[in-house]
Amino acid sequence: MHQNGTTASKAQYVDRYQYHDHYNVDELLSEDHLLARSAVRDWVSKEVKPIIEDYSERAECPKHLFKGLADIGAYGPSLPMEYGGGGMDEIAYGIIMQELERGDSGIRSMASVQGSLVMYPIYRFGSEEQKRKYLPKLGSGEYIGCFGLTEPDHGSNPSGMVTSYVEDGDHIILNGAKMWITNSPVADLAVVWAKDPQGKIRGVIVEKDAPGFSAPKISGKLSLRASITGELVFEDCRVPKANILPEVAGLKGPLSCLSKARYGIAWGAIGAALECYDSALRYSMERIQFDKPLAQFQLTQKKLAEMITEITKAQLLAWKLGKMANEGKASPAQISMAKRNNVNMALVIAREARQIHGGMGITSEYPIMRHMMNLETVLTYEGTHDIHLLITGMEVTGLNAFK
Ligand code: TGC
Ligand code: FAD
Repeated sequence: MHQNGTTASKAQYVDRYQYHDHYNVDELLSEDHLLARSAVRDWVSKEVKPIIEDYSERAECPKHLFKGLADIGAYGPSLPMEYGGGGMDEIAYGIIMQELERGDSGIRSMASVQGSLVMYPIYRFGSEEQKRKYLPKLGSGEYIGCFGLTEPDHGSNPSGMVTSYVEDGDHIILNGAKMWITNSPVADLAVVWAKDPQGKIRGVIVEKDAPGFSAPKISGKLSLRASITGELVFEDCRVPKANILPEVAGLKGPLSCLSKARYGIAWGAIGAALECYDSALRYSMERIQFDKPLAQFQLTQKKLAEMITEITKAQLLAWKLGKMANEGKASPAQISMAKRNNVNMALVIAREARQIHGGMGITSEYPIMRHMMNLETVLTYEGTHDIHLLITGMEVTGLNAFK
């Protein structure tokens, strides 16, 4: 019995919509994709859903899930197995992110950061020695990593960063600060982007016990509350020169990692949207007003019909992006379009779903409000909604609105 006095009628649940696959998108997926989806979905139902409202309300990160995420292969699903990844394709990676974000955007963030923003740069730009030293431990969840690009005064414009280093024998001395860094207070290492003595942006692996390094927690977040966020502070921080990623210089280094993570978010947001839609559909079938289920009112049907239409469009956009990513042909601008569209779609659906739940929609009995609050962060990190619009604008006009 719900607080409002309505009784759930299981017969009214439309089980064939378990995956809300309105356009038979499943036909586009392989057996491996479907297997990965159901394995992660089961794990989320068992390990995340029962605890997430509580952790989110208390603004605590469920740290025990870092190991479980490794066990289900959520870290670097499309990276090679010999370097700690899952050896799967980009669509499998996307589907895993979708199922994680069905649980919570913060849980998906734990996996996105570890796989796409920590393992990927070490895999793509690291020396063989760095790969062997760090990747297996990151893939197995023994080490937790974080990614430091954003600074207090440089968010959307990372090229202006002031964090920099000078050389001192076989070490570098790093000074500066990074802001809004997912996982930083619990991380064993940080991939930090800083300017070298020539002013070029370089990637540096900073281990947590490096002298002059600290990672204080940021409190007071009303969004992504089950994800821990902090700063990275470097005060004459000494790091071995051997920790510089040798294979990249310039902003394209961190931006290519962002491409990988933004791709995952384009899929992840579909999971949050599906969860809100699912809850709204079920609630509207159960809740009686004016002697009818809410689902029988035209205005409720309009909301539900628009939701499933937008979800279906987002699924097709993500799938096509995945096909292009598998062929190495997904451009940064195409990824921007999908990240922007799908996250905004999920946020709009969360708001509509909240309305369908009436007053109950603001409680933690339903996942809606948590997803809605989380999605405000997802709309902003990895490039804001408007930055991605301007990236698309630059692609279609050839004119750069940033410079
Ligand atoms: P611009 O001159 O356009 O580009 C510099 C160089 O980078 C190349 N490039 C890319 N390469 C790979 N992937 C991409 N997505 C790329 N975008 C650009 C570009 O070709 C160029 O290469 P080259 O060889 O000519 O040097 O750079 P700009 O300074 O004008 O900036 C452009 C802009 C604004 C689009 C970019 O800086 C941007 O994307 N800003 C948004 C910042 C952002 O997304 N920050 C995210 C921080 S990390 C985060 O939020 C993690 S959340 C983690 C979680 O919890 O899930
Ligand atoms: P600003 O850049 O100050 O932007 C403020 C507003 O101005 C936005 O609406 C923006 O769209 C708009 N704006 C800016 N420039 C323009 C322009 N040229 N034209 C039009 N509008 C513009 N960063 C990391 O490096 N690593 C992480 O792990 C990480 N995790 C995060 C976790 C959380 C919970 C949050 C909230 C952020 C995280 N970030 C991380 C930082 C995130 O990427 C930045 O917040 C984001 O890039 C925006 O930067 P900003 O907050 O400084 O906003």
